[in-house]
Amino acid sequence: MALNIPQQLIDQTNLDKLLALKNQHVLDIVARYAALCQPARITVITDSPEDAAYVRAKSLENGEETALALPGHTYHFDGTADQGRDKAVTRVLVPAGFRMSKAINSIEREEGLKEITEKLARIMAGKEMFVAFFTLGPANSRFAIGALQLTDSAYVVHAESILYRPGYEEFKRLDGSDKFFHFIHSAGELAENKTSKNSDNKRIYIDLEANRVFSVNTQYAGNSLGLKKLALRLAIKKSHDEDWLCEHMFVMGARPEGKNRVTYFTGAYPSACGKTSTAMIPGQTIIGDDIAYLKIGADGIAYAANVEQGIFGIIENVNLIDDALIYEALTGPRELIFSNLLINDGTPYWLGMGKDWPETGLSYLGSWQKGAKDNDGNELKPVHKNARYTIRIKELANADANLDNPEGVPVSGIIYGGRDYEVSPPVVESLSWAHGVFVGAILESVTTAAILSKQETVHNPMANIDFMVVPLGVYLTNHLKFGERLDKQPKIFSTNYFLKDAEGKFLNQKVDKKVWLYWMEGRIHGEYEAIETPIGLIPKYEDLKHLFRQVFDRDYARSDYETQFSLKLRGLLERLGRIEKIYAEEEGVPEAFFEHLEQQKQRLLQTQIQHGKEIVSPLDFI
Ligand code: SPV
Ligand code: MN
Repeated sequence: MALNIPQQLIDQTNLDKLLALKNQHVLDIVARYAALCQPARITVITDSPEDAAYVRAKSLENGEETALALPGHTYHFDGTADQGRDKAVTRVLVPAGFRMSKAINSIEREEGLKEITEKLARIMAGKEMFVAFFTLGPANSRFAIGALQLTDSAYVVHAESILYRPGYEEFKRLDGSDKFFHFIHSAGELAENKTSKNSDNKRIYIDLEANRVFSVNTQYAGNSLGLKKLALRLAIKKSHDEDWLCEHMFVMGARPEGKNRVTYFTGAYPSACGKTSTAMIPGQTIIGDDIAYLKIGADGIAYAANVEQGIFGIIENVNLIDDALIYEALTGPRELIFSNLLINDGTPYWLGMGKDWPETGLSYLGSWQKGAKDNDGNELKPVHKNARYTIRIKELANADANLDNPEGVPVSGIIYGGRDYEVSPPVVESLSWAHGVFVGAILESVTTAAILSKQETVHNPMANIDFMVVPLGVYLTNHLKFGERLDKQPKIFSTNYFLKDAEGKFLNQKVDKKVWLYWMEGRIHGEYEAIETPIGLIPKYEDLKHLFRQVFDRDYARSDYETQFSLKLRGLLERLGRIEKIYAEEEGVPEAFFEHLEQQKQRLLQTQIQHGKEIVSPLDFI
């Protein structure tokens, strides 16, 4: 076994760490990108605490992170054009003539490889290349996938060491095989404030054929950390080849008071639409807030594992009232990274934290002063809406005991949720697994600051469209087949936390999601009856009234129930029209999808005729 690189690039200690893996594929990858990117030296990061400390120190030393007043706290800035996932420059490399779904950017593989190779040439000149190993999913489990990260950013490795399980030992278990993912990242040339300078040359190219992703001239974690959204794409492809599900989902345990049981849910929501806050509902336990692998156990039950061990969460509105557990974790001494906050005198400030801001501070925009205006004369917000924190889940008081369970946890419920200000009721149960897949497949949501784009309502099937590297039809077929192979199918629900009244005021409080969760949990255990409507099963007023009283000691007015759960037929039909158009252009969409679409449309049209109105109260369906 040999590493073919110039001797001066790596010292004996680092070389020994690589050789100990006994994996020629790893050595070849390191050699290839050392030759292409031409770093000044190579450092290998194992699972040891010394190596973790080295990475943290490096990130501080090279200015990618800066220490804050509280022990373990650091902050990091991404560039002004690098504050969210960048769909426009993210492409899947495809063979000539291959057709991806319309929503996915792709580029012919040879052309893409040529372009990215040119961008990577000498990009690490004068810099240190880190070679780091992680595990997606619990280590040494049937979920585990090894991930090799090459990067010139100590911040990337540091953030990954918080968000992902260590993988050096996992790579030893690979026994020399090439069954792992690898990621080549460079932040590129850095500006004075240590943010990526050449954002015009930002590229994220996904190479399914070689199980690798390239990411250049970016630092924002959703674009740069191999294991987050880059690995998600590779794992979606792998899950399709191997018949399991790889989803943009949280995993959490619902624990209604006095019931003495835990019921595990997974849930998919587009970014900034309530995914983390659902996983963090007070009194419940969290396993993960972003990405889950679902596999079928020998008992015919679906099991889910969190791919990650940390949270890269949106910090806006994290405060003692809305998110006390996270707020407490973020304000105590522990290892964590804040990105793109306002910093004053070693203290971080963010939007909606429930604390007054200082007069001045440092932000991703530079130095900031209270009252500063942008070019349009509007008050300048120094903190981006997508500003985030990076923290380990085990640091949270509500971490579930099964966080690292190699078996995963049995899934009883799956939730799909979007941001819909007008139409979708707060909670609806699907009629069957196949109907639930249809419900996930028609998910729409208003876009948010987590993605660099304008605000609009977009189709986002299973909240996974940004990562769907297989055609949509293939993806849905896999979901249907997964359910058919189960002996016990989870119930599938949809939620919408964002209904507004005519004046634009939210119809629900943020905390109300706990009631919807308890209703879903009760349905799984056969405890509530439901009302059948054209779009699925909805709660009865009496059950919700009881739950609101029990959970919040609050009255839930019948009129509120009627407003929130009325079916807005025109809006529901218009949505089906939009969805039908999108799917008409997709190839290989399963017949079952179109059947459910047609049936749902007919049920809505029937209701329109029968009731002779556009808005039908839930009480009309009893
Ligand atoms: C999301 O946007 O879905 C996130 C954050 O979870 S990111 O890392 O940008 O993907
Ligand atoms: Mn996400």
